[in-house]
Formats: sequence, structure tokens, C-alpha cells
Amino acid sequence: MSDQIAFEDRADDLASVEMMEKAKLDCIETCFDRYDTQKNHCKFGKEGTCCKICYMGPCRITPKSPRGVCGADVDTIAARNFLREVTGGTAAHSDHGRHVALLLKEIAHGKEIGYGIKDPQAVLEIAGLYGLETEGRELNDVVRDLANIFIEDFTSQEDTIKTIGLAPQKTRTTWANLGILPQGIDRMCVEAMHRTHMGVDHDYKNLLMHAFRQSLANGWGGSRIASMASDILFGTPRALKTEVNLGILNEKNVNILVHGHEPTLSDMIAIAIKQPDIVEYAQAAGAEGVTVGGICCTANEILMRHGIPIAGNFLQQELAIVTGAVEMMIVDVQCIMPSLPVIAEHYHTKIVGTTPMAKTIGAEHFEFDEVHALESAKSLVKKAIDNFKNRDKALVSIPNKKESVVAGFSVREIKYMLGGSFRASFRPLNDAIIQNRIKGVVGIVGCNNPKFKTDWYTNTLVKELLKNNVLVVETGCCAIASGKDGKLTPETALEYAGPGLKEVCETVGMPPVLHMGSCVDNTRILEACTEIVKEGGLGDSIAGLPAVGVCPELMSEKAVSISCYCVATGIDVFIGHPFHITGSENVYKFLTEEVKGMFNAAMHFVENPVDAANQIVAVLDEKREKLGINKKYERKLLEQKDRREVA
Ligand code: SF4
Ligand code: MSK
Repeated sequence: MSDQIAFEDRADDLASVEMMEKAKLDCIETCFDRYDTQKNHCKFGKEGTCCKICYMGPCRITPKSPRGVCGADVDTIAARNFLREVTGGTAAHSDHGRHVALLLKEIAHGKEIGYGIKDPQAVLEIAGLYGLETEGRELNDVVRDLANIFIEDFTSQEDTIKTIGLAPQKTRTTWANLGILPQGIDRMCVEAMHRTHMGVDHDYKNLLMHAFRQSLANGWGGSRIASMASDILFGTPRALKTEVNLGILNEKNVNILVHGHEPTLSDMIAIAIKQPDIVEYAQAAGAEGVTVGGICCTANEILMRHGIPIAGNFLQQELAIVTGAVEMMIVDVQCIMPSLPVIAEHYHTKIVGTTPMAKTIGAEHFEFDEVHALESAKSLVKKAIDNFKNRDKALVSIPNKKESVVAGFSVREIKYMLGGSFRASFRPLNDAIIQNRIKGVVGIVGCNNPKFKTDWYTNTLVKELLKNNVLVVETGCCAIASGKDGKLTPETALEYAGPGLKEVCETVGMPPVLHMGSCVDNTRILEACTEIVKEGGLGDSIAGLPAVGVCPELMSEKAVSISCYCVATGIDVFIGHPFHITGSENVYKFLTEEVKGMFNAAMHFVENPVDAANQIVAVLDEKREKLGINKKYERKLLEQKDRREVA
């Protein structure tokens, strides 16, 4: 076990530091220790210059051997590797979307199942986006039409996916002119695997353009479908208050953690723990009650809809078990570390997998019965309660650290915050941007990564941006980071906001950092950008908006796909460390410079968050300049006469 790096330099939040110290005392190896043993990363892998696509290789590109056995050069190899990463990301997000869409279809077809339509208003709103007739129709018929559209977006062979039609017209025209409007999501992924097979597409630019095309099938396809179908089934999020960090675990309660991405079972668990018979069952087992907390994006899903507290983000999944106070961790798909059962063995925690397509050695498998969903969820909760008696009190130590958060900012909720139910709209936000009270909007999204001091980049960047009157929107593990750092309560965050931003937030009653959901919910940010364009006064394309995306601690392939669809949509993306492409000057140049000519946006790799903030502000100013709105905002105290004129 390594003690080369001080624990305080490993994570920005003290709960994690405390649990790293406990892990060391308990002789537990975590990802931070394993990172130390892995950190002399292979140069070829890091730079994207290793190819193992065929069995004449693997080939590694060096100055002495500039081509693989087949003749592929470094540009082809780096671009093929990159496209395969984007494919992994697109597939993960979109398959998640497919599962929710299929569930929606089953419900619409009347299959007896333990779920229903929770948000009929969302059905009508979303049907309207697709131009579906709703007047005088049964809700179920409309849902069936929507489910069919969603599913066809996966299978369409020749037609462009319909969901892309939700983007502004000018943005779509850009894609059409570049020939990157995507057909079916499945086809886009299969085509990527075909094109990167040995001996197919060798032109790095052609490969990279497919990466953008395919990523659009994610951001304006699979992910968007996941968010919409989830809103229909589980409810469109509304602002609510809860807590975040490991301190949400309760020593007197049975503690259950839900971890992963799909909301289907976790949503039902959130309902199950409130049932009186479950509370009685827990009390009979000697506990005071049951606490459910979330890890990663499942956490964000049930936080946004049920106010269930968040125990932690990606790098806290192992540390949560180290508290010794977790009876059960229920996992589904994505971002689950295979080490969990190994760590759980040292305590009493049961790791339970719930989906046949994602199994982990050492985890128990639970077959969730969607037909009797609530009963099934209750039976799993009871198993966790039964495990309470096995807890070793001597091993329990829960950090006394948690923060309040306000979350749940769907686009509908932002509109409501801005204009109330009578005049719900983006107008006040557009006006504030035009008047330069708000310089622009920055989305900070994505994971954390033990290569960095956990969450430090996000936390530093948020402070810098708020100071510069930038409205911050967040999803995924970055949103959890800000929650832990106390930036998701209106009061604390406003302390950091510049005068213009502060004025707007105070007037509207909105925090300057908005938690918009899980990593598939990045599409809510695209949806918000679309609303801003529709509202008027800031150009006719997302590419012209003063908006930027940031992925501070790039970890997963999903983040690579997200970065691509943001750039293709015209949003510059800042990333805390480079993709595995640095071995190819041409690929690097294409993604960081040349794409700007096509999308009016590019990738930027900036390792220091203060430098990133300065460069982001420069990008926002440049976009404001082009819109002709880059004037200094003068705060003017109105006299009675002026007020009458305004009225
Ligand atoms: Fe080597 Fe070419 Fe095979 Fe890649 S595809 S492993 S570069 S021979
Ligand atoms: S969970 S993809 S570590 S955001 Fe969505 Fe967090 Fe990234 Fe997983």
C-alpha cells in the first residue's frame, strides 16, 4: 500500500480523506493505492499510438517504426482508437436510454408491470416537440407513439434519427452541410466498429468526422431519449433540498446504497423504504429505520426525483463501504468498480447486482421482478435489514461531514424559477445575458479520476467562474463535488458570485450553480441551450451562444462521446487532461483547432483550473463580441421617474 501522496492531497473533501486513513488502518486497498501501482502508464496507450486491432500486431508506433505491419500510420491508429472510445461512450449512454424506452413501450402496450406514467404533462410536452397530435387522444396512445419514435431512433437504417429534430434549425443545417446527421444509434455504433476494423477507413479526418456524427446520435439521440423517457416514467425533476456526502449514513439505521445509472429499481427502492411495514421490519431488527443513499448517477437520478441524499461520487464508492456501516450496496450499470466485493469482504456489506448484463465476481445477483416492482424492491430491502445484525460495531466510523444541497433543475423547473407558473420562460435569463449581468453559461460535467486531487479542479473552477458572473450548470459526479463543497445552496454559492450574477439569482431566487442531473442528463443542458435560442435575442444557433462545457477529470469513454457532441453542437469544451491522442499531431490539431472552422467550437486541454477559467471567460467574451452584446453592465439605481418609464 502506498503512502507516497498525502491523503489530504488525494481529495478535496475531508470525508474522503478520513475514509482513506481508515482504509489504511483496516488494511484495505482502494483505487488510490492501485493508481500508485499503475501510474507509470504505458506511453503508447496514453498517446493513442498502440494498435491491437488485428493479429499481425499489436503494433506500436515509434520514430524507428512509423507504420504498423499493415502500413497504418500514427494518425490512422490514433483516430481509430479515438473513434472506438467514442463508440463505447455512445453505446453506454444509449443502451441505458433503450432500456427506459423499452419499459415505456411495455407500459404503453398495457403489459402488467409495477410502473406507470408518473408525469402526464411530460408526455404532452414531449409529444409536442415531435409534432404528435395529442388533442382528444388517450394518454396511452400518445405514449405508445412516443415509445415507437424512441425505439425507431435506435434501429433506423436510412432515415436521420427523429430526436435530432429537437435541435435548433441552424444547428441542424450545419450538421446536414457537413454530412454528419446520424442515422439509427445502433447503426452508428456498428458502422464505427466496421470502419475501425483492420483495413477499412484509414483517413483520420474521415474517422474523426464519424466520431462527431456518432456522438450526435448520443447527445441528440440515446441520452436525450433516456432523460425524456425517465421524466415520463419517474417524473420531471423539481427543485428540492437534501444532503450530500458520507455523513448522510446513519449509524442507528440500516444503510443501503444504490449505485450506477439506471433509475428503474432505485426509484422503487426509494418508495419501498417509506412503507410502514419496512420501517417496522427494520425496527424489529434493532435499527431505528432505513437510510437510502446514492453513489454516482443513480444517486443523481433519485436525488432529483425523491430528494434521496447522496453518499458520494465515483471515487467514494469504495470509501463508502470502508465506513463499515453499509448493509447493502445495490449496483446496476456503469462506473461500478469490480473491487467492491473484495472490499465488502472485510466488512459485512452485501454487494448486489441487479442486471443480468452486468455481473461482478463476488456480488450476489438479484432478479428484479418488474411486474411486482414494489414487492420485489421491498424483498431486497428486507435482505439488507436482515444483514444489520452482522454489522461489526468496532469497524464502524462514519465521517461527520455532509452539506445541504438544492437540486432538481430540469429545464421545466428552470423556466418556472425564472418566470413562475404564469410566465415560465427563459426570457429573464436571456435578458440578463444580453445586459451582461450574466457573462454566459458554463456546464461542468463528468467524473472524477485518481490522477487528480479528487474534485479540486471542479471546486476551484466553480469559484473562479462565479466570480466572473458565469452561471454554472452541472451534472454527474461534478455536481456531487459541488454539493460536497457547499456550492449547491443558494446562500453559500452567492457568497462567491460576482455582482451581476448575484443580483439575478437573488431576484429570481435561484442558486448560481444548478444541479441538472445525471450524466445522461447533459442533454438537459442542450435542451436549455435550445430554449435560450428559441427565446430570442442571442442568435439563431447554439454555436453562437456564450456557453462552454467543461469535463474537469475526464475518466470514462462516455465523457469522450459527450465532449464530441458538445463540440459538434458548437459548444467549446475544456478538458482537464488530454484524450489518448497526443501521439498524433494531426489528430490533436484537428480536434483542438481545425474543427473550429466547422462547428465554431473545439476541444481545449487545460490542466490548471484557474487557467481554464481565464480561457473560458475569453471564449465567452469572444462569443458575446460576435453577438454584439459585450458591453459592460452598469448597475443603475432607478429613480421614481425612471421606474414609471420602465413600467
Ligand atoms: Fe498493426 Fe495494422 Fe493490425 Fe493495427 S491493424 S495491429 S497497425 S497490422
Ligand atoms: S457516474 S460516468 S463517474 S459522472 Fe455518471 Fe460519475 Fe462519470 Fe460515472
